[in-house]
Amino acid sequence: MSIVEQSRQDDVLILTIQNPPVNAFGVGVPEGLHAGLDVAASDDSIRAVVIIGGGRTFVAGADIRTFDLPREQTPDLRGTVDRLDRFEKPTVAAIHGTALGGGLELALACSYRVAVPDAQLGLPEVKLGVLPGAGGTQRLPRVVGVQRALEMMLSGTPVRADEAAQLGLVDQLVQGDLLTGAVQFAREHADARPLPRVSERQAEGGSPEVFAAARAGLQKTHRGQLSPGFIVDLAEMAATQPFEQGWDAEARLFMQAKDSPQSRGLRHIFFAEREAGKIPGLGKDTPQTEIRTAGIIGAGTMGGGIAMNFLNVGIPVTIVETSQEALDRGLSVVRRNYENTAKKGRMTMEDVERRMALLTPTLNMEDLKDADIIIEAVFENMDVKKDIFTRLDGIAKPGAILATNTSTLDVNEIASVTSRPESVIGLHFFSPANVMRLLEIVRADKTSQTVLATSMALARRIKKVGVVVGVCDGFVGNRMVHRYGDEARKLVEEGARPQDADAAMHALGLPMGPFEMSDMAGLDVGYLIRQHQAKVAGAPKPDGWLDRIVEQGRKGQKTQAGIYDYPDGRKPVPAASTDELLSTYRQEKGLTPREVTQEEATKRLVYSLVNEGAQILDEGIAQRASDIDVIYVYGYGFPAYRGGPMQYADEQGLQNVAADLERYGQTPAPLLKRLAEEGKTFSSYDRERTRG
Ligand code: T1G
Repeated sequence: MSIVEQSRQDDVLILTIQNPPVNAFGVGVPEGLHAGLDVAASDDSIRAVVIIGGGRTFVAGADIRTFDLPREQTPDLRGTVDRLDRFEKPTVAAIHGTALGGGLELALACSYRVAVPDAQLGLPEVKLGVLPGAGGTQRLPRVVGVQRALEMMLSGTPVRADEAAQLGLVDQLVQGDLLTGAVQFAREHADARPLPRVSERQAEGGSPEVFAAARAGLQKTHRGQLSPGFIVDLAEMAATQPFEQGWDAEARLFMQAKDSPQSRGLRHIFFAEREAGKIPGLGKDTPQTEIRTAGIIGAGTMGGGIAMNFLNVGIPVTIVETSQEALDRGLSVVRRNYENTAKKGRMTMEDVERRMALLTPTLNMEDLKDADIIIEAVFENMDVKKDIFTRLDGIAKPGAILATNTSTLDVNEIASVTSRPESVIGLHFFSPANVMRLLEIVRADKTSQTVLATSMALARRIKKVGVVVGVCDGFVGNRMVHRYGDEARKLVEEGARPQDADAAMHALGLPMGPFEMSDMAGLDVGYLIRQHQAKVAGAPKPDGWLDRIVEQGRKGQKTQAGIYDYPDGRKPVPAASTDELLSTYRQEKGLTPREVTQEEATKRLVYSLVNEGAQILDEGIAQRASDIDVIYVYGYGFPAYRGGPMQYADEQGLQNVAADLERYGQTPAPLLKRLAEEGKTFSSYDRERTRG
């Protein structure tokens, strides 16, 4: 079967692109389209051409997997677009599903565009660190105006076809059968001359102020990124230069963006997120439990946030607390969160009420007896969790999934108090649970395939990025962040100021550094863990500089004072008291402070993550290095355009990473050392393991 099928309805030639699953503009598609256009050009009985996608969608873009192929092997999207633009007979793009990136660019080069109302049209290339490279930066502004085009290209967010019709991006909405409507539209416009050509139109709405504002906005929305600036430059060319000039410049800037580490990082994360959903031994035929209702134990910050994920997709939730006051508080927080969203116009008050109506509060755990899944989200204490799971074992119906939201505790130990360990799993949500997309799915030793498969499907359904991890202290993300925090504290012991470590992470693109994160989480959490661990180990009471800050009553943002001061309650400001405490501490400990450069701080902080990640990978706690990247990008704010810590290490070269680890006193993990010696990368390691 050809990738582009030809068929006819009398005087209209239909070209159907058959390249599942998303009709990416891959190898064979341009050849098929050119073959069809050759037929249309040479046959006078053909008066118009319809291009449509087979299966569930129009063209979802260029085939991202071909980006790193040699140029001569890359499907020639620009050549196809250019020919369509010049074609002498009317061409109609018939759109359903998605027309994204190169798909929309293909449609923009056609004479006309028709679509079903719920189709999505957009130019998301910026999310891959590139830019519309087949005329989108020049044609979209000529159709919807400069400002709307900039919004669409810089956000990468698609618009529904019914809105696109109002923008002039779609010429007609088709309510019934798309192909029928498209053929009819084509026949009605078969004699239209001159043919409408977007490239001949003017891009309205540009001005020096508009472009200056767009560039200024990038500092906030796309700090440190390359392609967004190119997009603004090209939109400005669309508004001020002849089409050909912008068209040529676009090709040059596309190649420059595509070959950047930022595009490699974003494309790595695009595929890594999808790979993370693939679990060896789990297939589409793995039985799953149907999730119609959920139960949540604990209506605190986490329990309430978790509940919102279910309410948002229409799954009723029964939420349990130990006191009416705690229940009332929990529900009022959920309601307030929704009302704040409604105030921002992202939800109606009817939506709020519809969601709240699905939330049933109770003081009686027995009310969870019919729930398909029960998630415990209470105090991080093993005894408390064991007690709850013991009770749940006697209440939950057979086959119910029993999940714990623990962030570090041993899920095997929790499962061991039940008669059904195969039904127990960890679902580690990240705070705020209704916002953060990451969900660490902690597979315990006895967790069944059905429970695992159901949890993975549920993650997708509640719009989370699910990553399966094994059981160990801190699983993947928190275990890495503990090492990162240790290294950050060492940097300060050696002479850096806390704000120096944080500044290094800001420069790398993280929204906050290790000490801002600690202040936000609460310094007392780590303090109590260190005191407890020392007591259990019979070691002396910890007396680190951070312990001393907590003992001054400075517990972080929640007390308006921690490592930093918070004069306005939110924004951290370096604290003189911390400088004084550090000076006294160093004198008492006989520490002579030295200068720590930003380069050293960056390497030591990021490589502490990488080194622990390599160890986690070697122990099989994470399935892939790319899973670790997904966890750190979606759960800890590591910039997606860096691809995650493991991808970042690949870009630096593992030999250099291993050498720098040793240079700064960290021992490279055996796996990292081996890959470095073999001249390999974490990506090659993943590929070898996937090939089995
Ligand atoms: N190229 C290659 N593979 C793709 C792909 C693409 N464009 N889009 C999806 N896939 C794969 C994906 O990896 C997965 O594979 C399967 O298809 C199903 O995807 C010149 C240069 C269309 C909204 O950025 O946003 O055009 O895991 O799980 O949830 O200007 O896919 O099954 O092996 O995501 O239903 C611009 C990217 C490209 C769109 C469907 N286009 N794709 O979501 O399915 S750059 C995009 C998506 C470009 C030109 C430039 C989504 C989707 P596997 P999925 P989904």
